Amino acid sequence: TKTHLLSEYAPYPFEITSTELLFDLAAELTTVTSWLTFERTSAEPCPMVLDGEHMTLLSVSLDDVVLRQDVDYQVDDSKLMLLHPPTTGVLSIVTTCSPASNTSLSGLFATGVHLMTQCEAEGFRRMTYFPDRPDVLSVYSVTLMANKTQFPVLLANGNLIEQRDLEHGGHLATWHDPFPKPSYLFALVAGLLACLEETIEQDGARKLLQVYVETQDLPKAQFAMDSLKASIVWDKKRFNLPLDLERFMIVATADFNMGAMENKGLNIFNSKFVLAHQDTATDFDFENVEAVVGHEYFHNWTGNRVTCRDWFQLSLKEGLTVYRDQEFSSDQLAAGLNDVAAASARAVKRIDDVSNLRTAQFAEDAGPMAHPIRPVAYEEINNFYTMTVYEKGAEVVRMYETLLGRYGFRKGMDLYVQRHDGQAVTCDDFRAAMADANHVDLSQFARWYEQAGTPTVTASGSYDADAARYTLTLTQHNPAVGIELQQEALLKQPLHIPFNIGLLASSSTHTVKAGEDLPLTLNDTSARTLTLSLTEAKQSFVFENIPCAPIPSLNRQFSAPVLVQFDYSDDDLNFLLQHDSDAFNRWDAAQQLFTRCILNNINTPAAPVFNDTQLSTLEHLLNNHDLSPAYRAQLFTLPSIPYLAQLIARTGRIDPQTLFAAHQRADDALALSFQSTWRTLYAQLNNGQNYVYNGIAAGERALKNLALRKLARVDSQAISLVQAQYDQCDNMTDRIAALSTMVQYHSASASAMLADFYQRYADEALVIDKWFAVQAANGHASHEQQMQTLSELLAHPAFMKANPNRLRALIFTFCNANPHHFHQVDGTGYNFWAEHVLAIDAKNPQVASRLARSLEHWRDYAGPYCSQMQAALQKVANHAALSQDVKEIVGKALA
Ligand code: BAL
Ligand code: ZN
Repeated sequence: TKTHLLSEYAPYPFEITSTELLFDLAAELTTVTSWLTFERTSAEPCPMVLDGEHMTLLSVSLDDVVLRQDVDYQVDDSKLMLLHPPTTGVLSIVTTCSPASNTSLSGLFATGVHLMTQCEAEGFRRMTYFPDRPDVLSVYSVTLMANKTQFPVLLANGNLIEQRDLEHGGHLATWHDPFPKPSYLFALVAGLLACLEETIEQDGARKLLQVYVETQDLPKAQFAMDSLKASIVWDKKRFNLPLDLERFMIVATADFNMGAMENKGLNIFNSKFVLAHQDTATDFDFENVEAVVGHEYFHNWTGNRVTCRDWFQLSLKEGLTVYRDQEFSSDQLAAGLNDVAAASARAVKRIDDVSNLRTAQFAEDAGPMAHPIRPVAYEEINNFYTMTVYEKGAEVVRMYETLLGRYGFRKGMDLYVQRHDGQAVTCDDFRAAMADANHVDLSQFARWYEQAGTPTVTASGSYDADAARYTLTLTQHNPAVGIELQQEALLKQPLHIPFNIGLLASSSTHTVKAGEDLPLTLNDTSARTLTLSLTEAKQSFVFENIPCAPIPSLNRQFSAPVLVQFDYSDDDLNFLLQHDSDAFNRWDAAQQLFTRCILNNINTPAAPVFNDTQLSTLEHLLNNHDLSPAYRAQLFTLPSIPYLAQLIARTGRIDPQTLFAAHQRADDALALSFQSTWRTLYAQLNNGQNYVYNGIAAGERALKNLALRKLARVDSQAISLVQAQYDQCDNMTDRIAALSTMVQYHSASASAMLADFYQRYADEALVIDKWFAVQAANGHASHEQQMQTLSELLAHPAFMKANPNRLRALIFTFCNANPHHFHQVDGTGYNFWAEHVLAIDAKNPQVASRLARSLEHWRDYAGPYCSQMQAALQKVANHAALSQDVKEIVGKALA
């Protein structure tokens, strides 16, 4: 295995000024002819090395002269080397590949009756020999030829130049993309697809927008179109970034390794993130469609017009674009609301994003795959499309905004685009643009790109009543993680952390009431929330004119991706939960309280999980109609088991079964203690209103369905509510909630409902995924029963093992979202995992290596689990024909 190192970067010694491609397309065998016009840019003559794999080479010629193998060029299974290229010339290469037998879904592959491509990161090299690296930009002209009946739609990047019929039932289309681009942004589609189209006007120019789906899915395409239009408007308004093409296309496919892909002008999407209709998609699906359509569209500038120099810089485009899609979704949720409601809607979005980050990214940062947002080494780049690069990357971008302000951030973005349009650049270039546009020094901020791991900020306060002075001392701790643990000399440096704080009055004084924010002044700035710049290992901040001992509210809005430690008493947490004006921290106070109670209860299972004070505060909150239903649903969602497991692992070993049981008891306590409130809420919210998708309506459904689950958990009579909701609802959100509630809490009555559901939606692949997932996630059946269900589902005719969405629905859901049955002392769950990692790896290494990550935290588990997991990992590692993808993951896990 070769390890790629950031330190080994060298520019490519040639420029490819234009790339012409001719595809003669057929599922079994496709022929690709390329004409690459090149110019040497290095001072000295050198060979030209082109990447290529999994294809057949037919011929190589230079300026129309056929070249000879081993005399003029050499070829092996990963590259073609032109031995003595002239300074300039046109290199032409003919290759063939087989889309129908490409099960990896990287390169050109068949999906249903269509052919499509996925090139990022290194799929282009599976179609033709090329310098397949992001810093080689070229202008592409692409001609597609195919049978017209089989593939009436022929699409590639850019603008359609020519389309005509050929003899023998064929046809041809030529596309030209005027913007130079790296090969990873190339795309083609040959299909039998229907199209929803609209035109818009921007800056006086007409633009054609198209969404291509299968004919039966046309009624589900409008929301994606609306999301695209909203994205275009938003990017112009917020960042003054226009749509630069005459035409913008989105194409849906059922078979896709990732969510979607930002190919220039021709985005290809997993159908899960395009199709949305109330009958088949949940509120969560709608939200995701909007976010992913936005994300891919925003890449047009942050990724495509300004791209990455090398794959170590992946977060340059991904972190920034995730930040942009988060802001877009937040603005969409807040649109049209008054200030108070808008702030609450934004907090709901922020809580979703942060709890995702804390659960999955913090875990990644504490495990064997820990890496900085700009990694320095990788074996397989596909393994670095991670929560760290994406989600922590987005937090790092957000910190610039916190430090520089909304306007300062915008100035930095403007300068970044102005300086680097048409270039392939690095994360340092982005940071320099932010610094230069604002005339500030951001050199220490570079460490966020260089250091892995989640920092801990420990806070302590002291109040001097006589001087009316409060001193807050912050200490940052950046422990070694992952591979760093093996580097003894490694000394991590303090980060530049923007740390938002507020101080709540603990008692009423003549100026403030108890629970209100005290006015704070620091360095001539006065506000109720201040951003402290923590740049040293330990720093104290002094606040004057503080009339009473305050309770600090720390890292408000989650201004930095850190763990915060402060010695709050139970009463302090309760106080913050009642009063914190920062909606994020108020929610976080509930999370801390739940965490504390669940972890205590592991050791004292017979004791009540919550005390009376806590229950009374919680009940008030549940009934507080000033808080939006969406927010109340989040407040009453317990921290997830994987998140709690991660916290346990910081100081000890995880016993997954005792953790699961304590979590269940906490859920039971919430259900039982507020049973009548849940019943009232359910009755109020189950009001027969027609479905409409927006943040408020979705929040009402979220709280309603939480109430239904709580009732079903503790009250056998609630089964009739579940059945009635299932029968009467007019949307998938409510129907799948009813089904999953029935499966979890009334499994004896679930089989009729499961059968009905299957029958209703047998033709809807994305809904059948939900049917598989609901059963795979069931933590309430007996273990034997659950393993039996799993075997039946694996043998079910609808289980298609070449379809990544279906694999994720069944196998990934079981391994990642069913901790009770996955973590069994006898190792059955882990053996199931090993068997499927290997089976999937033989066909689709990218998907297999995602699954391979499910056991990476094995060392954090208690005795029997830990050794069973190790044995399963070892079994995979010992397999002879392991892909590079899986090998890297299990290798790092076992190291
Ligand atoms: N670039 C890969 C898919 C995405 O992040 O948009
Ligand atoms: Zn992206």
